[in-house]
Amino acid sequence: MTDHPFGSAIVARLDELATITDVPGQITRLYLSPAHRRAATLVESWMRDAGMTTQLSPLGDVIGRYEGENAGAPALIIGSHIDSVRDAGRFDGTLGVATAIEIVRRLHRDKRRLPFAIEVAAFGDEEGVRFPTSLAGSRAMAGVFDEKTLDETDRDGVLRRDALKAFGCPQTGVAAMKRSRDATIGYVEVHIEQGPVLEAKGLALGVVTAINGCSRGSVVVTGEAGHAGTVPMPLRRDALAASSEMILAIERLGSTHPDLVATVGQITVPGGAINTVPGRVEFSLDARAPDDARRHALVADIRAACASIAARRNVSIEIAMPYDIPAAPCDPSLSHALAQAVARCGHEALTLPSGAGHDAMSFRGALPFTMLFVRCREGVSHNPAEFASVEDIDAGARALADFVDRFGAT
Ligand code: HGY
Ligand code: MN
Ligand code: MN
Repeated sequence: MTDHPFGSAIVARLDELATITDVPGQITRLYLSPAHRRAATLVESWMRDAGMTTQLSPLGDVIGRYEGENAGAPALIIGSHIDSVRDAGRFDGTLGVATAIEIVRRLHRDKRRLPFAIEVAAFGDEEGVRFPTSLAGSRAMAGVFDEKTLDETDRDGVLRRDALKAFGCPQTGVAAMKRSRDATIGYVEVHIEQGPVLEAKGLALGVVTAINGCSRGSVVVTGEAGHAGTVPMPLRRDALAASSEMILAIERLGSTHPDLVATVGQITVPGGAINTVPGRVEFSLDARAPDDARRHALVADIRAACASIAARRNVSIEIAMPYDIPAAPCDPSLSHALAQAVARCGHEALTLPSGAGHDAMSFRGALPFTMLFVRCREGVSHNPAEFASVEDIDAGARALADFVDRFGAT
């Protein structure tokens, strides 16, 4: 018998999920990919074994439901995501889904029913690596899904709507995904912290106060391709040299306040060659802040700096920022109940903001939500070195189980 029965069961599931990837030798499970399809099938089987009815949403999410004492009772949604970034860790998103399933599995094993239902959501589109926007499933459950995003294309030109069809999703029903306020108690998400704060404080668990807002988009810089051997340096309109100066300006602007972050995570030189002056460059932009006005000011400053560099270097620039997710404060009463559960499980409940985005932020203004953070080693995430201990995972699951039990008692 292990000392950490919740944690051991959860880690076993995470290990199994970690073997499901689109790229052998690493964890890469992009939204609506073959690996996502296999992971969704596996998670659905776990949900059924845990006594849930399941459905695949029109947007590629697996939703399980464990009924309460009375059929149709309001539901507490507990969820996270099973898609990943490229070359990811094994805990980001999957920890929250596996923890939720373990809590319901134990209720089912003990033949217990609560005064409310529990819905477990395994969202598929949290990372936003494949399409320009993300959070499709959670935004649909919050009633704020933008149908226009069905016509977004990935970098291979595949339409989201076609990828959904190929995945086997129902072709209708997005609007019916919306959870009404009277049929839903709220949303809770367990997630690794993806930051260094809990570890620095020597704590296993934290309760999230708010999730930073995020602006994401793409920058296209167009100069003039030329022969690397013949075009004199002063005559060049080098799109990559200009982009490099812009990227350093973005880094400088993102560093003007400890709360701000600005990141260029991807850059491509379409048709680039060793002996060609780059004529066109595309790079990504991700800017975040706890306060939306400051985030929008940061994006405005980045736009102005890039435009000024473009003018001086005689290149053109297009910046498109289709993704704008507001900062999302957690519900104080849900968070307080979660902090009490953490304390009853013998842990100090540090409260902290989330710099990372999560499905929970979709519920801003629609449903009460809160998050439980689990310590992760050195705060490393979006990296195969991502790690959370079985002890901390066990602590998180016990706190969630206590939270659910107490909710049932109120
Ligand atoms: O980008 C984020 O904050 C999240 O990991 N998708
Ligand atoms: Mn995540
Ligand atoms: Mn992530």
